[in-house]
Amino acid sequence: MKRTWWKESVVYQIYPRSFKDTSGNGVGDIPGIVDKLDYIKSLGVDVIWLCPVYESPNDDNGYDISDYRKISEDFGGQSAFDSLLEQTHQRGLKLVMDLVANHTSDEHFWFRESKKSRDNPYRDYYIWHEGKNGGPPNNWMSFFSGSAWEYDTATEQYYLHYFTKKQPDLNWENPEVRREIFDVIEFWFKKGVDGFRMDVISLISKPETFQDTSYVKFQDTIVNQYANGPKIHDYLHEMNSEVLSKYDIMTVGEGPGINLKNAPLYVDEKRGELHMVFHFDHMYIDCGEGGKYDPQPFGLPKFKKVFSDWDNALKNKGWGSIFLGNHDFSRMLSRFGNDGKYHEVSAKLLATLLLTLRGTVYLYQGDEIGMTNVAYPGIAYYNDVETLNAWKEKEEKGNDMQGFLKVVHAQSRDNARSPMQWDSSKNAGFSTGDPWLAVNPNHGSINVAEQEKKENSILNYYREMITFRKENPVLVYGDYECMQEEHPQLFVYRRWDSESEFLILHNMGDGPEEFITDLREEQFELRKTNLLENLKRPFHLGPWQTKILKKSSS
Ligand code: TEU
Repeated sequence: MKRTWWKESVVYQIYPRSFKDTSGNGVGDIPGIVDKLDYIKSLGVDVIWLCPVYESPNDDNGYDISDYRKISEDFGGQSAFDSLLEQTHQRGLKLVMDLVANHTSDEHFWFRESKKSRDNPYRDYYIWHEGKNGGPPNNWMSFFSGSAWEYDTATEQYYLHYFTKKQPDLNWENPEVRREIFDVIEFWFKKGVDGFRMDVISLISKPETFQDTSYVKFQDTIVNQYANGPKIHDYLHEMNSEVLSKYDIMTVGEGPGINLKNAPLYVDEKRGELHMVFHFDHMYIDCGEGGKYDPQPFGLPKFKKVFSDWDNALKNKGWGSIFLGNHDFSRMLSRFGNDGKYHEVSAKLLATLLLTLRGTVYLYQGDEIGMTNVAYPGIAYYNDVETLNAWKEKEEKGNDMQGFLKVVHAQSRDNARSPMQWDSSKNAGFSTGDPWLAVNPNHGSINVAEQEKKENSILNYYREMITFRKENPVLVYGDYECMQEEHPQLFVYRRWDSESEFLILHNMGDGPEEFITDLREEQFELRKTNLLENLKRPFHLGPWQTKILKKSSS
């Protein structure tokens, strides 16, 4: 396996609106990130991934870009960004940006031109279609509720938008569109940016025909109709040979519909496309027939299988990404851990899990202190367009809205977007003004300042675990094998290379558990655990206990 810096990196993801506000307007900004660079460095991470900071009307908080070459003034503008990049590099960290190239904002110059007339030179930058029987061209739905088509009265055609109607999809068939995007990428590489996370890159190649979908579940439409279009690999290969391959950068493609079968096509090193992808197999594990807003309980064996299958799929081709949360999902601790009685110990367990799997690790802001979901008392507190649109749709259909509020509490993307909890003061040290999204009331006890003071805090555990991973490259590159995958409460695996072997045990349950095996306990030495008192034998685990055992060479 070829060794590279981006395989060994731990990436820290920042959602700038919610990280740190220095201007007092309640919205996080780039100078806020600069202020916290020493903190970020102190975690031991290598790379910062910034969610979009470009000019945008913020219909989808920056995922609707109106100028790819301009940093939003709300975030501090270009000079703030230049200083962030410089100071990031000064600390030996790298900076990766978000490339949102499946769609632009409807306020982007290209779209404003495109909708002027059917013969405008920019018309073909987007996907315009005639309607059918007095309605949209087909029955496709948007990710954010309602039709994926919007009618334009001036030119009497519909344009396609997989996301909100303020996010028209670009037409990648058009070579000029591809050239424009490649130029944008190059523009930022020339400034010194170290890579891109590519938003919904699996969606850029549209289906050959625009037929109705016959799938009942939206997720099936995404996988079978929207994602992995016929030209996706031609486009990515072209992007790679035109720009990516000329720079020492990293790329990670995000994508609904990226699965075990097609992922190697994106990341096989021989093919020259992307370095890594994000798949969502574990992130949608708790979604029922009705998708995201139909949460269902799930079993640990299913969760473990996702990690086994993915490690297996990529072990000889490409490289994986390990993440348990980001700005689009609820908090990892509230989903996969126990954010009540076992808050601290289960947060540490998840830290150990993240940092002992094979792949590049992505850590989302706030997870390093065990931030949890937030349950705002009413819909008026929510901001996310996905949540608000779903709410409207359910209300129109006459749903029980008190019941749906509970679903929102569990599933809204705003769970991950509530402001970073720096201290216990009124606005959690995030801003001196009114935060754009309310702070989680638990910031009094869960915050950075508190955990800096405590030697055994979750925060310090993350620091130790990141160091531990760096000291043991077998945790990055070594082979992976899950043991007793059917066990309902233990998540146990081996990581090994020609020099060393670790056995890693996680008890993901509220009661004690023992790992029953033929392996001899005396062969293993405890190297790390998340509980201070560890009086029991190596294969015995308390609730939410995690143990890293090293196999002795004899
Ligand atoms: O997300 C893509 C994506 O798949 C999400 O729409 C996902 O289905 C949803 O968030 C789950 O709740 C990316 C960005 O990460 C997201 O923030 C953007 O809203 C979206 O693309 C559109 O750009």
